[in-house]
Amino acid sequence: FDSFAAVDEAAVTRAISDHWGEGFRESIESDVLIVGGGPSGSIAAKELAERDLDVVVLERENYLGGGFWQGGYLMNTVTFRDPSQHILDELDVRYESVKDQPGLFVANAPHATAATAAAAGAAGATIHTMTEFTDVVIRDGYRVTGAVINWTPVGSLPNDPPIDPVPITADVVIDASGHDAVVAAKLAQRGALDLPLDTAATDNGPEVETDPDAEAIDRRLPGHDASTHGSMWINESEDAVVEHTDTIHDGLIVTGMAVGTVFGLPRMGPTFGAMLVSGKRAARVALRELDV
Ligand code: 48F
Repeated sequence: FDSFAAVDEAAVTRAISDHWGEGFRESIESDVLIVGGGPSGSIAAKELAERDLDVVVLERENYLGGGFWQGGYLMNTVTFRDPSQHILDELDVRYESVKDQPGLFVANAPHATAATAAAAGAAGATIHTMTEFTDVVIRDGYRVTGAVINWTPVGSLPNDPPIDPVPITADVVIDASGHDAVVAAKLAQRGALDLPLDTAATDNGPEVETDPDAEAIDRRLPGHDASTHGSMWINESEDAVVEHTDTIHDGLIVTGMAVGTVFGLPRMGPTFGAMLVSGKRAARVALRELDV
């Protein structure tokens, strides 16, 4: 090493501004808009960007990963059940088998999270952090055709200045926003969707019984939960999340924990295989919707 290339300050700012502006302009009309950059959204983004689609990820935090950084109870080991370890193989994430527990695997959460996020970027997805989904764009009275977005900090500025958000559009929107299921929730708020959706009304999975008393208690619980979730049931929940990953409204696909919220499935607990498999399935559904 001798020294770094000499550049002037203005060139640095111009480079940032031009590069960012170009990425933003390309995001105004995309093939697939993914709301949320947790494990399910990142995997869906990777799968779709690998097929040369224009994929945009909106993430309200300054980093991707969502709830993937911790395995539960502040322990940064995450668990996976067979066959989801094959996705870890694809991502080059190291994992170990759990002794006397065939089909259960553990991996380091920061490594798995960083690898998943990196895969989305490496595949060519355009990632916007500090960007919050605030509303849906609905056209022809029904179809979801995009999102209304704003800088995340705008929502917490003192004196609540009236700063308008801006709309961006896409052929397909994927709600990968985790427990809040913000896109589906907004549709429900606008009267276009009844939540939770009736699991019996779908033909792509078993009907999941939730105890109404347990749900009433869950509704009062603070923290990492949604009012429509049933009580925690890892085995049932992981399979059901994957089975219910699908189009839930014209133009809108749901993946990851948002599926649990939308369908009132049992709580997931600290397992992550279903997030990765659901993300892959959401990508396949999007390809079907886009007819590619
Ligand atoms: O919560 P998150 O990781 O969702 P996921 O991909 O995976 C769930 C697991 O992490 C875990 C679990 C399974 O064991 O229970 O929770 O389904 O990632 C969701 C991402 O969406 C972002 C949020 O910051 C997070 O990174 N997000 C949520 N609301 C918005 C949003 C919003 N309004 N605008 C933009 N991003």
